[in-house]
Amino acid sequence: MAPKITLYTAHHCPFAHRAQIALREIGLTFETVLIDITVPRTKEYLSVNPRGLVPALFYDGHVLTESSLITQFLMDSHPSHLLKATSEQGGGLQRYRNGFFLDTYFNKVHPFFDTAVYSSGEEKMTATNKYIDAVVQEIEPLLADAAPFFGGSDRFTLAEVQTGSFLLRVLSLPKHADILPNFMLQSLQERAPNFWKWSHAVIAEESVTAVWDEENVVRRTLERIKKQQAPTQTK
Ligand SMILES: N[C@@H](CCC(=O)N[C@@H](CS)C(=O)NCC(=O)O)C(=O)O
Repeated sequence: MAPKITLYTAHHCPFAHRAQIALREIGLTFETVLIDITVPRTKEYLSVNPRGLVPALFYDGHVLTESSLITQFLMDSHPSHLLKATSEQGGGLQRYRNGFFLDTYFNKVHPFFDTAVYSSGEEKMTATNKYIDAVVQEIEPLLADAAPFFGGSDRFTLAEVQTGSFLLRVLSLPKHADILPNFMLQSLQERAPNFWKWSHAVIAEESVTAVWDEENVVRRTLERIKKQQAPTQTK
């Protein structure tokens, strides 16, 4: 019997968006409950996720939190094109390679992007250049056989599900000069052609674009930048 699934989410959150991409790629039916994370969480929501964060997934009576673990759980519970089972031929190695790619991207590369978005002046320039250099050095070689997806796959794998919502931001926010320097996109295109091709294929998929609202994310990002850069009030 199909599981009963409810996703507690905010569409502008890349972590919650990631869980939604997994559900759509696997082809599961789910209900959506939108949580307003700009205000204190309700008692009802805190009883679902005491940490108050989105996403949370209600799955046949079980509550799951933490987006990458939710994604992994869904893939393990519903075998699909996304990831081979460990018992399948080549499954262990495919899981290792996806894991290595994701560990590299989220620990050695993407943190520079977040720093670049939310810093200013010299620090913004330095972090932007560090992000581009890290993509070139760490990610570009891992995408040499992308076709167009990770590991020579013609369909999404775990790597695309976990990164898609973040790639949308990487390829959209530098179009706004008050968020990121616009040389960033040109540099990525020239210096990291594998990454450029792969990331554009990822953000073109329906599972990734379904709830993406660029205007809303840009507006919220600008608001957060303004808030962080405002001088703190002293009494
Ligand atoms: N590690 C968590 C991060 C989730 C997260 O940071 N969600 C943010 C929105 S993008 C949130 O719920 N923020 C609400 C708050 O901090 O009060 C995951 O992967 O699920």
